[in-house]
Amino acid sequence: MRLPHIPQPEELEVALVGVPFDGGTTYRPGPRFGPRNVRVQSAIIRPWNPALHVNPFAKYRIADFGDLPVNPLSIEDTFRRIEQGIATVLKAGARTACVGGDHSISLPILRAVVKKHGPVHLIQFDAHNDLWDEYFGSKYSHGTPFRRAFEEGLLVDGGVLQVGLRGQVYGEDDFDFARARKVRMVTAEEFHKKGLPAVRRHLRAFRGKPVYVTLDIDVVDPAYAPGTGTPQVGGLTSYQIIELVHALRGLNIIGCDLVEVSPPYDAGEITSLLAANLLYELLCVF
Ligand SMILES: [Mn+2]
Repeated sequence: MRLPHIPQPEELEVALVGVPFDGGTTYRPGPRFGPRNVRVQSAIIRPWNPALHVNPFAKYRIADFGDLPVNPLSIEDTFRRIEQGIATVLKAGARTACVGGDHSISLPILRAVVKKHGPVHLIQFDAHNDLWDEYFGSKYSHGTPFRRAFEEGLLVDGGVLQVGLRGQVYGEDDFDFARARKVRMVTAEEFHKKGLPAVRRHLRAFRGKPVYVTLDIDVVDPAYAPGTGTPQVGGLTSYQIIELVHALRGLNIIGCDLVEVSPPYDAGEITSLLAANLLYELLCVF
């Protein structure tokens, strides 16, 4: 996008924020390099969106806020730094579009967002529900952020939609928590069979509500997005995820993040390129 680096949030309406932390990964590491590579690939993004008839850079003052200062040796300290960094931007009146980093970063971002807006509705594009209780005895990881978010009262019961879930889980009861919190789910299988109407049906309930959007690049099939930490086959195409982002138009989006881009596992930089495009498409529905 070749946007200027402006670390003064009061100058901005939307701040693009890098969060180069992957201390919450459980399998392949590498998303700490996500912001860097998405920035590089964003150089080819042009401003006008002919599909949505919008130029987000004319509509809002948008710039690259830079990366938050994470602590690669401590997830707790990193969470404090992320929450504080995001809170500073929100206090100045800007919305944030964050690029991770692994999915653990969504928890401290949500903590800051909820302090400003109150409990939020969440739309999560992801192969995994990230609602597990713990991994290796740890409550904080990229597999647990939304479990913690529910427990901390950051999310509205019945106000979470997950799209793209697929692959194997550990057991039959892995979806019990989601059911108890009335999480709306459109699996990849269902989306492949029924298409966009299966998602639109749920989106009605999000109209007029403060909605936070989190996009895990692993929602896309590894054929299109190989550079990610926990790849799952049977996912979406590049076009399907763009279509899904377009379907968010008209919602009251108060912020978003795009996570789990792992450049060391990428091929021909296609994952970072897709991520840069999806970040742009997200800005177009802000
Ligand atoms: Mn995830």
